[in-house]
Amino acid sequence: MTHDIQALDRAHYLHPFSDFKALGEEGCRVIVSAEGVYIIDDQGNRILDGMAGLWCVNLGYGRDELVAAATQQMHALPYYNSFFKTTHPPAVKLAEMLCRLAPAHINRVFFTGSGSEANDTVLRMVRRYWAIKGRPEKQVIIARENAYHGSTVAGMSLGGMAPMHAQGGPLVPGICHIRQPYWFDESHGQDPETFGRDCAAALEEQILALGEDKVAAFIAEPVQGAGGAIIPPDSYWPAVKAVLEKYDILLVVDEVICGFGRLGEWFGSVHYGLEPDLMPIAKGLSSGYLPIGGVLVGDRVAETLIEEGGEFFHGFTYSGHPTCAAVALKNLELMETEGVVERVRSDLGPYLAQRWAELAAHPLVGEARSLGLIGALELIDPATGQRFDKSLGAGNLCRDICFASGLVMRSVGDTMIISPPLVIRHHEIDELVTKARAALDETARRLADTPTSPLQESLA
Ligand code: PXG
Repeated sequence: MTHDIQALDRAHYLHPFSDFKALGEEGCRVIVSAEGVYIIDDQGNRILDGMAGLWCVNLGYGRDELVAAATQQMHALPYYNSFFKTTHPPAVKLAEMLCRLAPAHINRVFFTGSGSEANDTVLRMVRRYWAIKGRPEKQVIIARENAYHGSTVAGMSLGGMAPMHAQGGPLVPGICHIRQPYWFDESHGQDPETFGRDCAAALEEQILALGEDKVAAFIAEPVQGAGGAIIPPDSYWPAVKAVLEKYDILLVVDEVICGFGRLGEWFGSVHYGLEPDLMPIAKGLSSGYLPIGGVLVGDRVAETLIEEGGEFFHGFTYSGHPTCAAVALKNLELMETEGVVERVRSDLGPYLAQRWAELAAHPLVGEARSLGLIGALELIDPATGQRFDKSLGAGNLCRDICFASGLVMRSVGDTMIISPPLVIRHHEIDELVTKARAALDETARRLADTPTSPLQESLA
């Protein structure tokens, strides 16, 4: 069975973000089921999913209520569109609930099928907004290096991932990138608060360089996810907010990862006290059970589009898909009735922070940081206190060791990241930390055995 699936996979399936040839040679692991915070492979191994799938299975696996919501909706109305003056109850109820959970100035939603489509929608909406306002020259969107906003052409153009930009260009014009608030790698000895303010100052410098009359919006993740669970210094967001208040520029906060409880609030924007004009959402909206995304639209933009815009020529076959919407609605209802977000804020987040911080004492760890249920470990060579040589692939080695020992912990370069389901319990956090520590030990041992390893030289 495993062999058949692997062979067919190799023969026919082009995987996302993969080196097709290398993956074909190595073969894939086969995951067949899941429950709670565990995924289960075809050998029966239970693996603690420290990434909640891909930052999305917030309510954990095996929730019958979500299955029932999908089944019921599929019987009643599996699909219908909301083009041409039609609507259906699941999308309307979901829109209403999202607007109730969102900050008070947000009262409208545009639905999409994914986070990437949400950011495509953002790009079109932002430019449309300024055009309606009679300022079509306000087109440039300022984003950040090493940001992730999706994999469609607009999504990857907004994102700041250099390897993505290097493939499939030219990018969408009118997007520029400023430095990211990545203290561990880019502060060059500055204290975190000064560094955070300097990164915010880069936004103002960019606005002035372009001219305010050319700038449409600034887009950012509250905490960068795919970039490496980068939690900005406390000074960063207040300083960014102050810059934006000086200029007539829209704020887009990408909530695809931070939304729906990840940081201990319904939205990352609430944690940082931000009032975005637009919030792209996806992932945790349905706990990943079905694909759905959207853009939460603040009153300023919504009222302009509604009152002055005429028809907005934009939308997807699956915008507001009834079955996806029904599952998302049930997901949010369960999160609310079970107090999931509050538990992340007052119990699980602080507990993870305390246990995760213990890993900072490990010789391979240069920094252990977390916020809510997102966390990162920065791997360093204990001999030098600096990063390992990239060619050693320390992060990927650690990730593979984790997987083999029953934990999904991802690597982004030599940054190890976690983002577990929000229903994880204390003893499962304990298991996660224990397995992470064991994997760090094993990674150190293996690196010491690698002939070119600086670790080995330092031991010699
Ligand atoms: N915005 C953010 C902040 C994201 O993290 C997207 C938009 C795009 O969403 P869709 O649904 O189109 O994938 C994302 C997605 C990784 C990884 O390696 C992260 C994402 C997707 C794929 C891989 O961490 N985030």
